[in-house]
Amino acid sequence: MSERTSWSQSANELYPHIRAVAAGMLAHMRGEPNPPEAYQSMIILHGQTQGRSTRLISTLLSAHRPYVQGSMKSGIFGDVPSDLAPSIAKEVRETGFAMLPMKLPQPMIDRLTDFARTNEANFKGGDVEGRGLFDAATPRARIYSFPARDCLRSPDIQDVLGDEFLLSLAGRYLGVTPIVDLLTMWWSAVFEEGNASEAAQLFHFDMDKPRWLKLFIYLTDVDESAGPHVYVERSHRLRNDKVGSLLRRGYTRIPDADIVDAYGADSLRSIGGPAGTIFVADTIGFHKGLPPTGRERLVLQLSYATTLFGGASTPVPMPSPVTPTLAAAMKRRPKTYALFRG
Ligand SMILES: O=C(O)CCC(=O)C(=O)O
Repeated sequence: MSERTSWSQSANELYPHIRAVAAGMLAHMRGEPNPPEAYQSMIILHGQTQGRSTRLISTLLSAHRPYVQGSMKSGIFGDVPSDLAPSIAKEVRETGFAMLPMKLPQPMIDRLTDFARTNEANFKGGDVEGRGLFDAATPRARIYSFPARDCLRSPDIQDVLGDEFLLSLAGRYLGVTPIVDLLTMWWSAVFEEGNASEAAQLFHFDMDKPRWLKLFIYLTDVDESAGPHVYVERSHRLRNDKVGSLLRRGYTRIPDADIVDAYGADSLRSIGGPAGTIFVADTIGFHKGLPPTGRERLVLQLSYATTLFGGASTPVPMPSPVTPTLAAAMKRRPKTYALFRG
């Protein structure tokens, strides 16, 4: 087959997906729900174009909202140097992730772990599913998660959500005013049975939206026995034939050996640290959380996206009262908090 024939053949195969995505983007701009077929086509195009199409979708939907730095004098971390967010964003551009030099303050860690121990969470895995308190000694599933609606009951989480410095990391990295599209906290339990794939414990890339930055805050000490996050360095942008064939498998879990084959064993970065450790990652790159073997792990996570186009986003009711930090942030940047409705 000539090169020309194979090109036109793949263009013919991609055309229905391009059309579905374009129609979905128009629906999104009209304020309609994201059509599921547009989302599926976005994922297929991502694999076929090694990510170029998702970048383009993100740019088309968000370029009109450039990020403008807000005041960072009164956030969780006090007076943060103005060059910190740009330098962290640069590191993420290069490697796909970056550690923050500061930790979450200890009183916040204490209150959040207390919140997570004394409030019921959703657990799910294998054939068990339910809601209950997390007990590290007798977990019923690998993961106990607090959906956004539960997280928002914590004033500390509200303050994290409203923190301008954390937001500025995403703003600097994405280049546009970010929109929070995910807020969650979960326990990873020491748990023998079940399918690790359900718990994001096998390598995968995320693709709920076309572009985003995820913030991870460890609320317990994380060493090798606590199931550290593992990120495949540079996998957020490295393109070659082996990577192309991994991405064309679609939105699926990938065995370690195939990741090592495509990126090399020295690309795997295991991220540990004491409670309060904060890092950001572009999880379009391959990553996973190792299954804890010795002690449980509690993580708070936020995702800042360029647009809410993509997978379905369920609006989350905002409880009342809201902390002064979050109230001010919502007033300053209503679009950033569009998912959260009063
Ligand atoms: O548990 C982890 O560290 C992995 C989390 C993950 O896969 C994700 O946030 O997409």
